[in-house]
Order: sequence, then structure tokens, then C-alpha cells
Amino acid sequence: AFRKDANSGFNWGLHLEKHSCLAAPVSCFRHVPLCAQWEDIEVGLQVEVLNTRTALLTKVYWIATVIRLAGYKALLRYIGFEDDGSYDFWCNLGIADVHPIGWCAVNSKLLVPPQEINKRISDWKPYLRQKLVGASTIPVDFHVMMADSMKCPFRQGVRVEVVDRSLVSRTRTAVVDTVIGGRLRLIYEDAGLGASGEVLSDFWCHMLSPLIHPINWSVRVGHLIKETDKSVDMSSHPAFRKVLCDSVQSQFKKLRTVYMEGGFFKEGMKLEAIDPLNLGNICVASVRKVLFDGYLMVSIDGVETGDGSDWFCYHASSHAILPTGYCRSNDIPLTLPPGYDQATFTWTKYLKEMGAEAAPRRLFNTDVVEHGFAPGMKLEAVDLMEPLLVCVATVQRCVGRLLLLHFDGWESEFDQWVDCESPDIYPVGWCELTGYQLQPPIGPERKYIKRKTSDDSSKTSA
Ligand code: MLZ
Repeated sequence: AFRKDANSGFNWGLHLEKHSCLAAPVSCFRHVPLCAQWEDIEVGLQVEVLNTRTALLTKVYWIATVIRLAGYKALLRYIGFEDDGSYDFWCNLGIADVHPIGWCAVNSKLLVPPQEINKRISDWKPYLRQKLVGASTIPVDFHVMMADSMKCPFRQGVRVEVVDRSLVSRTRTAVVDTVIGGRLRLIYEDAGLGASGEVLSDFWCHMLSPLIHPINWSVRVGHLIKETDKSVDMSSHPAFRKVLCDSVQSQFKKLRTVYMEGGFFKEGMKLEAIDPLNLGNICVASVRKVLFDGYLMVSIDGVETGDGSDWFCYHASSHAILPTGYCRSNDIPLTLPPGYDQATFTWTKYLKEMGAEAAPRRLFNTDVVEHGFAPGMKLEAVDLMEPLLVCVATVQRCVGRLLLLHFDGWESEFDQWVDCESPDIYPVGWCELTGYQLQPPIGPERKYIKRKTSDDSSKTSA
């Protein structure tokens, strides 16, 4: 069935053609629908697709060849147009009326050629037979597999613990309100409702995000959690009218086991870390506290508030913490504490001055993985500073497992480092597939507007 493109006129096909860019292939994104099956989806495949170039009133189909792939989207050309690309069209393989070869025969649908080419060839049957020799097509159960892979263990009314967006050093209990494509809108249990019933504080994240946890997680690992303000009445909100149910560990991503015995991270150790509030910066940082189950509280050196409110929880296996010297050896500018100078800073001197030791390199998860991303590839990526927004983006750099993402049309100060297996990056066409709204690149007139400092409000000012 066709679905309306919710993306306010943005056209991925045109955007890719204009910038003559590649899109990252679906098989790069392990957490997305049909990732595993996508290896076999390639240029040259043939499909039966709705024929829109006909005056007939009934739905008829025709065979088309995949000319180009961009994430879930394919540029198709009806058979018979040969080398004439003027009628090529982009469609989303996940949702368009497209089927494997043979589908029409099995489902008693008519194959009728487009009107423009009907005249050129009088006898279609032998022509088609010749064109289809040795052709490969999409799997018979393509759409069934697609539907299966979109299932999600969360629904409205499930309670979780999630980072408090107004104070990132603590978690807060929240209730799932909406689920779109595995992304959850979470409403803090004591968010409060405005005069017209609107939620005053919410948070969006993917169900596999490292920022959400089952109920009781904070107490179990020793993380600070905000006590829910019981005086706030949320009962008139639909998500709270459900029978609330606590999430459990099995609904969450399993993290890789880390061994904490004999030489683990220790309080005071230095490292390099992605600044959780400025994801384009990798900074000089310290371990502040070691929690249970391999979790650490980390803070950025030189900008501490002193009360721990700027500490941030990273798992020891997180891509966001890196050994000292990582930036230098990978030619990434290291963000230094105020008062230090790029020209003279060395880790050796700094450690001596601080009387601190560097966290041993072997404790970090810097495995190099064959991820398939390359600079210049387009994708859809969450602006993690406003995690409601999934935006048109480009891979700017690849360093080990890290990707530096640039948001098309925005200043580089919005760039963000993410892991190649981050659940917050998606193939081109993912928004259209899941019905999530895509933020198109902004025009030049908005280019110089700086990001507002984030506040604890549910209204995302974009
Ligand atoms: N309203 C915000 C949105 C920024 C979103 C950028 N996404 C890449 C601003 O204009 O600062």
C-alpha cells in the first residue's frame, strides 16, 4: 500500500542527484528493518511495480529494473525504456507497491506496459521473456519480513528509567507514550501538564539507546535517580491512563560484558571522552565514580560544576570514552580544559601536573569493525541534542568505529560523533518507511541561527 510522504516535500532522490552523493547502504545499519536481507538487494534486480504510466482505471503492473540504490530507496526504470532514463522514478522498496517477479501471475494482476513504450514493441510476451532471462528479484516474503522486523517490545504505558534531560547526571522514571520505528517518546512521570494538557517535559530515544534502562536499574548500579514528585498529576494524559507496566532487562540491548576484577577503571583516571552536551567535541576527561555492572561516571576536565551535576554515565564498553592520545593519533582536535593551549598540551605533562594516571588502553572498546560507512555517504540521523529530530545528514569522517556526522545545511558546530552501531542513525528512506518525520536541510536563510541552549521543555523549537 502507498503511504503519504510525511516529509514536507523533501525529495531524497533529487538531493542525492544534486550533490551526486552515495547513500549508506541499509546493510550498514544493524538495528534497522531488513538489514540482514539487504545484502542481496542490488542494482540490476527486477521487480513488478505499479504502472503509473497508463490511462487504465484499474491498477496494473509492469516490470522495472533497479538502476540505483540509496538506502531503502531505489531508482527504477520500466522495462522497455532501455537506455532512456527520462521516466526513471524513485520509490521506497519497503512501502511501495513493488513485488517479486511472478507476483502478478500468482495474484491475478495484470502486467501492462507503460503507454509510451506500448507502441514501440508489438508483441510483449517474447520481449519480456528475453528480458527476464537470468534476472534476480526481491525475496517472495519481502514485505512479510519487513513487517516482522518492525516489531517492538515497547508500547504505551511501559515504565523505564531514562536520563533526565534537565540534569544529565541523574535518571528519572518515564512512561512510553508513542513508538515510531522503534523510537520511543518518553514522558517523565512527574513532567507536569500545561494549561491545555500538553506535556511539559519529554524525551525521545531509540529502544536500543544506552540512555534507557529497566525499572530499578539506577538503584542496582548505584546511579542517582530523581525521586518522582508524587504531587504532580498526570492522570489525564492518555499514556498514564493505561495500566502502567514496568520494563524488564530483557527488553533492552544487551551490553558487552566487562570484567571489573583486577585492574578496572578507577576514580581519578584520565581519558578522552565525547562531551555529552556537545557531541562534536572529544575532550580531556576524568573518571569520577565507578558504578556496578561496568558503568562509570565521567566528567569533562576544567568545566566542572563541583556538585557532580555535570557527571555523565557511560558504560565501560561505550564508544564515547577513549584512551588518552586517541585524538592525537587519529588527527582529531582534542578539546582542552580552559587555559590550555593546543600548541603546548601533552598528556604526559598534564598527567604529571594533575598527579593522575591515564586509564589503561586495554579497558576501552576500540575494536575496529568493518562497518561499510565512508565519508560523503548520506543518511538520516538523530540530532542527539534534540532527539525528536531525525535529520538529513552526511558522514564527514570515519575514525575506527566513530563517525563524524554533519547535518546538511547546518553549521559544523552541530556536527556529532556517533558510533557506527548507534541506534540513532538510519538509512535514507527510513523516515518514510516508518512514518517518522524527516527534518530536511535548512535553507541558506536559516544557516546562521545558533542553537538555543537546551531547556527542560517538551516543545522542540526548530
Ligand atoms: N531549533 C533549533 C534546532 C536545531 C536543529 C539542528 N539539527 C541539525 C535551532 O535552530 O537551533
